[in-house]
Amino acid sequence: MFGPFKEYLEKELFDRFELQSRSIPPGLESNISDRGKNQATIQSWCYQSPELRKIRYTYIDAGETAQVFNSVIYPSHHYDVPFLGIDFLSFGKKKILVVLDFQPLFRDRAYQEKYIEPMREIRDRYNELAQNLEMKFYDANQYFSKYLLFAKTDPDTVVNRLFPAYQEYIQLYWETLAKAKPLTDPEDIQRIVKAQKDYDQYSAERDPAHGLFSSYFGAKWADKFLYEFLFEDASPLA
Ligand code: BLA
Repeated sequence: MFGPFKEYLEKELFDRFELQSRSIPPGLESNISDRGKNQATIQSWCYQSPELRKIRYTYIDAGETAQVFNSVIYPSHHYDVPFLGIDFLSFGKKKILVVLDFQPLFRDRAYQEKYIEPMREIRDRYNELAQNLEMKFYDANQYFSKYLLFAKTDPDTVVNRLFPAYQEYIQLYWETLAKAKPLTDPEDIQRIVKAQKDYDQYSAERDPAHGLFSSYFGAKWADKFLYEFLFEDASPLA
């Protein structure tokens, strides 16, 4: 279902950046759950480049029952650029949830103006993917922008609308990154380090996928996956 989205991101990354593999803790790169005929596999990839300190994406393939493509791109600590966040989920053909955003590190006016306003024009052309759904796990005002795509949708819309929207958001993200001025003041950089770490902590504590991971691969594996790979700068004891 989301294979072409993963391939597009991969090709873009390899064409544009000098990628180096970034290690994934042993046992977390992939896993297979065999519960009779409902086999589920999870696989993750992780890279870094001079401008992107962590690029991770994960694909869950449980056949008809679940297909998930999830990714976060973390810019290097000397850029205050938002994270690129992707979370596309399909549980059978009837329940498809898609979320795509430039996830802001800060919420002041100047930051919004610089990094979020440019998304508006794209978002306005994909109205049907911006449904203002209520969030149950996350606070929409915390690490989400006002121009996120967030929709319950169907397979046709995924192909015909989400795919072009996704390409446009990703192109805008590369442009944003290319324009960004590297920070040099250690205090500014420390502020980014803290903001990115806070995001990991917040996300690890709230991730609605914990139940999904636990049901396929067990609670122990799920905790490890969250705290040692997805959100490795979060502390399980905080
Ligand atoms: C919701 N994301 C969800 C849900 C799951 C995941 C299972 C709940 C779906 C439901 O309502 O039934 C899945 N989250 C994952 C997976 C991973 C993960 C598989 O971290 C990791 C491999 N979530 C993100 C990112 C964004 C995001 C990067 O991980 C930003 C674009 C958004 N996911 C997001 C939002 C919701 C969601 C906004 C709805 C949550 C809510 O209602 O509060």
